[in-house]
Amino acid sequence: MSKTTIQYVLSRLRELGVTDFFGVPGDFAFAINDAICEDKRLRFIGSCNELNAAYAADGYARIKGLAAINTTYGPGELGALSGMAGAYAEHVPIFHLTGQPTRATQDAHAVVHHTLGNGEFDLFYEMTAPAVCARTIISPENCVAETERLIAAALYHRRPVYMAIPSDVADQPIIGSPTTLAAPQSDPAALESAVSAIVAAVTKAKTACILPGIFITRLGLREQANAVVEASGLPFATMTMDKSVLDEAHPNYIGMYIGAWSDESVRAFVEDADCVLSIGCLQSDFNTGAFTAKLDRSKTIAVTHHRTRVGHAWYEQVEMKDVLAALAKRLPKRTDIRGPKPGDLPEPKGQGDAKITAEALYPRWARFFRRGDTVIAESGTPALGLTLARMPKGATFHNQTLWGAIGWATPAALGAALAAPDRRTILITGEGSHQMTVQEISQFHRFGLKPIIFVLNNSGYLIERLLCKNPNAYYNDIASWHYHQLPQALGCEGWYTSRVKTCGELDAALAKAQACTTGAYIEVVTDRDEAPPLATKMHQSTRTLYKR
Ligand SMILES: Cc1ncc(C[n+]2csc(CCOP(=O)(O)OP(=O)(O)O)c2C)c(N)n1
Repeated sequence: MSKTTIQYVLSRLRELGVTDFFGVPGDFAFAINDAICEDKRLRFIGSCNELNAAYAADGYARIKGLAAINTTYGPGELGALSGMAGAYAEHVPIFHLTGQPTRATQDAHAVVHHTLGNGEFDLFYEMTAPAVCARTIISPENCVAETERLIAAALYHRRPVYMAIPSDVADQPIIGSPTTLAAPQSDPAALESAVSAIVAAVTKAKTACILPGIFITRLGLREQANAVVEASGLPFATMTMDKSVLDEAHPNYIGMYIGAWSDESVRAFVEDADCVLSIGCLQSDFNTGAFTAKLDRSKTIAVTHHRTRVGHAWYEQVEMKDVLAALAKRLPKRTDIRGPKPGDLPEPKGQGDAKITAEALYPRWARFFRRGDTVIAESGTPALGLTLARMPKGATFHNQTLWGAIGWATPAALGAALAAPDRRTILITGEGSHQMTVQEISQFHRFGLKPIIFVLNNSGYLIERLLCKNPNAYYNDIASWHYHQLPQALGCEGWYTSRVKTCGELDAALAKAQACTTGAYIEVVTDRDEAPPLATKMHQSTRTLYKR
């Protein structure tokens, strides 16, 4: 018996390591929902809404390399669309499976629920186009070829793909035999030229460094990139989005390079180097300290996913994994090049009944992190306050730096925790962001996960107060919630919860959370203008940030 179309799709995703499907069921998607639940090796993770499903899948894919969501037609899939766009921007591959009305319904242009009532059925397929790198509508005849095309596209571009399955098609057998597409190969001559040019540039440089970027983790190439650091002995720094792609406890780590927002020693070392070997980095606003980074193109090498630039010369059809493997073998060991020692957040200020200031809070959070933690930091002041914290060995830091949708972090932390349940997951979010997607904390408890969640309550949208004309504009005020009571209301039985307003209370809560065997949820209350130094630098950089 050949597989049904949906069985084929699910089996291929399972082979690629996707065992969890985030989503909300619906009648046009029942055949997909049922097929997931019938396969005991797969799990349907019922999300509170489709946007949260997309964010959770995003967090999952950041750890596992690939994720999937399953929505119903129209309102379901469109709810996920903003999250898919974020995944597109940040190169996070998510397989979006959505159910459609039957082909007979579509052929009849029937007026059915979940449509605009105009008999048109391909509108949502069209709306999805810019947020995915490939999309398709499945039939029994095209299922095998289209599934393979979408998988290949998702892996080639590391971006989301969209597959609509009419509900009558889902249970029909595939027509045609399964074949997989070969992964792209480097052109041997181009690879040789690129690698020789890099080796020559590093060899003749008096000073050089590496900027390892986010693509290293997106491609699962941490070990290979680490081997390049080890072989070359070169110091490395990371930009904002790339934080912790390589271990910050590594002896060659020199700190964060964020243009003029960097520590001066790191900025000078990177910008004065004769050769900067960047591996999968993006020159975006927040990566470059509001475009203040000064990297001379003629001295910079950019190893990207499928091509490499050395100075002004591009080498096409050169896969990053092949470049890294060759560099680990061929780069000279430059023990003569020494970078600055990485900084860390200063000693925490304040104790006892003192209010929780930024100087009290962020260094305490940094000291709370342990080896191997997964830290999900939300856009806004929380991520900025932690960017310069040095992560312990094996700990990773995740932030949606480019797309920057607030609300991402809470479900993304759920996805990350499901993807790596043996690691400690720490969510740090502002309360404004948390309000957007907060229901998803209920899923941690539902799936037996024990996160540590910190909600920074500074009475509104602080980062916006720092960026807009009038910091007191009332559009940055928000409804005041009793955050620490939410876990109870959302069914997180037995969690440790607390609301802290003083340094002494914060210390006690941190100690409790450190020792906790249940989920922990701590609301940290500060004055509304308690901004960490990087947020203040951003405030001072609006001219270059907005190119005014
Ligand atoms: C989906 C979305 N809507 C609006 C914004 C604009 N925005 C950026 S930061 C921010 C406020 C974040 O506030 P909060 O989470 O409380 O963190 P804080 O900076 O106050 O610590 C807003 C509304 C956004 N980035 N994403």
